[in-house]
Amino acid sequence: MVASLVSCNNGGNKRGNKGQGGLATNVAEKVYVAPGELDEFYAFVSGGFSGQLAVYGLPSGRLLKVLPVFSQNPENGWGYTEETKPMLNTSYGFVPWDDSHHPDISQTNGVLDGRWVFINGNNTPRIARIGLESFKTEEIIEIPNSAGNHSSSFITENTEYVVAGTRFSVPVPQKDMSIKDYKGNFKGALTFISVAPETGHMAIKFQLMMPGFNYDLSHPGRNKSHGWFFFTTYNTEEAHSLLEVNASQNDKDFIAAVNWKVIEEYVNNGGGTKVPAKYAHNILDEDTHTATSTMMDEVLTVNPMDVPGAVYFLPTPKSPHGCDVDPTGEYIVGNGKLSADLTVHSFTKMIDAVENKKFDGEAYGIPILKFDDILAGVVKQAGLGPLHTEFDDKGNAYTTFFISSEVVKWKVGTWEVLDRQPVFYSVGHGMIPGGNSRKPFGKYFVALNKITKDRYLPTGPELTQSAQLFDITGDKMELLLDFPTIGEPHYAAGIPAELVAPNSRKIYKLAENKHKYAVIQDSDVRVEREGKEVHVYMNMIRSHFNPDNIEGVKVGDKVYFHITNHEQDFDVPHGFAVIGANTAELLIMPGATETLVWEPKQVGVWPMYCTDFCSALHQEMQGYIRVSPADSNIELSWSLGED
Ligand code: K7E
Ligand code: CUA
Repeated sequence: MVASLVSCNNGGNKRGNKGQGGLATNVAEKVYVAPGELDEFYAFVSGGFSGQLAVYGLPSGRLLKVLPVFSQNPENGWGYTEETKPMLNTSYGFVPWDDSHHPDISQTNGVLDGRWVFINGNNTPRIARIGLESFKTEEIIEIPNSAGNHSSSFITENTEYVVAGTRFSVPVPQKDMSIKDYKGNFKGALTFISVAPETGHMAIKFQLMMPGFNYDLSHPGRNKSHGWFFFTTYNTEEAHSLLEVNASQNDKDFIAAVNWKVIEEYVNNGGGTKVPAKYAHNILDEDTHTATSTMMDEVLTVNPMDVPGAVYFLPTPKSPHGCDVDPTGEYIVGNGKLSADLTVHSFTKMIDAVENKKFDGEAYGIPILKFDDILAGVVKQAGLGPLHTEFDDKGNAYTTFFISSEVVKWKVGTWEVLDRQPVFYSVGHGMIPGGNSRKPFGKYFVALNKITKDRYLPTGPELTQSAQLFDITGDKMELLLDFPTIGEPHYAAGIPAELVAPNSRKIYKLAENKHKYAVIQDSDVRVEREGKEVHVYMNMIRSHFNPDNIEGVKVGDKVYFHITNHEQDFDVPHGFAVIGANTAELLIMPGATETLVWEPKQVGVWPMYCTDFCSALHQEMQGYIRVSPADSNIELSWSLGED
């Protein structure tokens, strides 16, 4: 049994290895959440190229919700309704898709507080804030001067800032120039977005304009290193072509250590340069149930050379990917993708070297510290292709290895390897709930795998992605469960359910609905014409629409159905769909108002219906709209329950 475990690495899994999923007989009990029981943790798993955020329960691995963020979601009309379309607005226009990688939960004093989750959109650089009362994306801010928003979205330990760093350096401002002139001319923007303590509203405080490297991942300092932020870089060669060769030349790249408190002070005293920059700032209002998109026109940039003591480079082998800080804030782990060893820097030694000005040259004027001066230790020959590191609450670290397809547990401080377990297959990030805070909840480790192969029944060439759950309470990690994920899971963030579930919203209060087209009183139900636009002020309750018969609509009209759900019970949404609508359905929560646009193409009498099985008379929840020729003079009329 042990021999087969060690040898069944990437590609080596055969169905004959069934035993590896159930080593101990009590494994099933550890993940079994009996009918009617609830999971112990929420896991927010990035949707990768789905652009969404999936919510799972742990330890069961049950999918609880696909929470739409950057991509349209026909299941609930996200990005299709008139109310939510502005959320996907950008300086490039309406962008209904993105590539989301790194969720991070808000913190107070370095501990998860369960208020918000932030996540990045890579492709058209954006940061989203999701409220954990309603499990809804409440705000999206675009990041200008950025491209491939990857070292994002990580938050400081009092949620002062959510930080977004560019993966690709680009000309700033963008301009027409030769790609060959990259070196020395492109810039990498590291963006610090302030978060308002009460509302969570985001605003770009400043952008630090760094040399033209690639900024891959980042994490905040915490505890003693609070006030600093660390970013891994690669391509310090500043190559612009065939990076797999040309960006792997340098023996060491850097971790950039940024003292954001010093820059904050500089900016608060009037430092920095305002430059023109177009970016969208989108907010969904819970009272009006409606989003607005505001186009911003300038941003404050900071040149690191103007702020002494703001930035230092920590040499780190070799094209490092993950950049992780342990719960004490003392150790900064840089995982060199092409290095056999893991490099751990010491924050105390870094500060000492800075204070004594022990520099080893500079890059674009930014001091480089000496590798040996700041090194805390090396985890030797831990595995191949290290990517990311998480921490438990007992002083252990867990590093994922893509190439050797394993998770390796090691001791922080002694750097000795304590355990290694194979994963199926080729793990990217790992996640321990709270694993990037002062207070991890070290019960489970989730491996977020890149390659699925034979782990599930085949579904043609395209397979679901795959996660694996480990029990990490013992000396050895124990594999408990495989579960499929939505899109490609990059990072995830986990939190004890008790910190979120009690605050979960059940309904929207109808009396507090401030939507411009809400219909609170039945007497306000009406249909109005404004030229070729027809506005239907409608409401719904089990099991009818009011009105359910409408006449006087004409071919060429644009019909807006503004529908208010009058239910005030938990879990009684109604849906709305009408034949031929070039959009998704509406799924309207109790007390909320949503709008669907319909442009009837042909004369006739066309049905509409509720899409969510809401009562025994759900199938009766239907109606008709009569559509007449464009030149007809039939007046608008509407009714419910009339003969
Ligand atoms: Cu390693 Cu985008 Cu965090 Cu994926 S990234 S694994
Ligand atoms: Cu309302 Cu079905």
